[in-house]
Amino acid sequence: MLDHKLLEQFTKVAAQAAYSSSLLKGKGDKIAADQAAVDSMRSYLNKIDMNGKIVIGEGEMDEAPMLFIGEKLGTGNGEPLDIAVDPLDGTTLTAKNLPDAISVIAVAEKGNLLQAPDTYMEKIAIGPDYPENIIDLDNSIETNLNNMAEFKSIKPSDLTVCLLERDRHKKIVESITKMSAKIKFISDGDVLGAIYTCIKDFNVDLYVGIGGAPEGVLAAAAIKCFGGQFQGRLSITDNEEKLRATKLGITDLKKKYYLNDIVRGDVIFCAGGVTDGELLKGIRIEKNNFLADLLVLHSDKKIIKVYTEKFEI
Ligand code: VTB
Repeated sequence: MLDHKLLEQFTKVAAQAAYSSSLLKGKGDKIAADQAAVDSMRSYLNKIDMNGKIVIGEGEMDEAPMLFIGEKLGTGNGEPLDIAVDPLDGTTLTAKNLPDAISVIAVAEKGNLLQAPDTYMEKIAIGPDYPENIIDLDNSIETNLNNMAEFKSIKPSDLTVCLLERDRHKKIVESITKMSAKIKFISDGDVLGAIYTCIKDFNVDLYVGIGGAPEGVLAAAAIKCFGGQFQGRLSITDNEEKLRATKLGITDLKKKYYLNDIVRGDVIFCAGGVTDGELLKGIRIEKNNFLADLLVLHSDKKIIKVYTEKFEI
């Protein structure tokens, strides 16, 4: 099990990154907003007593970003940990000050998080309390919705599916519409999109579609803590992406990853709201402090918390 004091430390990392990027919300510069989150995350991660390694980050070492895949972080005294970050999920949302931009981090014991390349991933997610494998990435959307509706003793038209609003989802959207099921479109930020399935108040039954693979690993970490289900498959379209995957040791490019292939063992997940959203409000600044809304999860400890915390600026 991960040391419980890490929870507080990683929560602070997420809150500080959310604060740094929030200073750039609504200012039209998504690159600056992302950079602010990255700089903050890196500096706070380096203060933690651990032997951390980035497994999901801002890109590969040869692209020379900060928080590159393989980068070692922490003081070097402490547990060896795998760290997945998305310092700002929703750079465009932040630049335009639209809802639901978050700073995200997930942590597991060394070797326990999938090193996913920076490519797309087909994803499917549902919340807790369903029988194992009631949905499957290889089922048609019709079969998945029918299975879920049957289990819940409701009509498929009573179900809501969340997905990114993209042209690549045209076919799925047509199928969902044909079944008269409801759609909740999101313009960006599919870590939260998948998490919605795990929180009853959101009335989202299923998350599907193609989004970033790194975001898939982060979503899987959160969903594990909620007891939901997640499956993903890399969506590789060209040789460059193939190379990215093989560089990370992935040989079967078409592998269907179940939740336990993506996140093994104990995991901690922390997200801080950057812009005002449905689950997390954005950062609020008061005199010498800021208030951060946080989603904090720890799988082995069964911790699921959404709360507001005050930090000194
Ligand atoms: C995806 C999604 C992210 O950006 O990566 C998306 O997973 C990019 O998709 O949450 P497009 O290339 O189709 O724009 C986010 O929405 C935000 O980073």
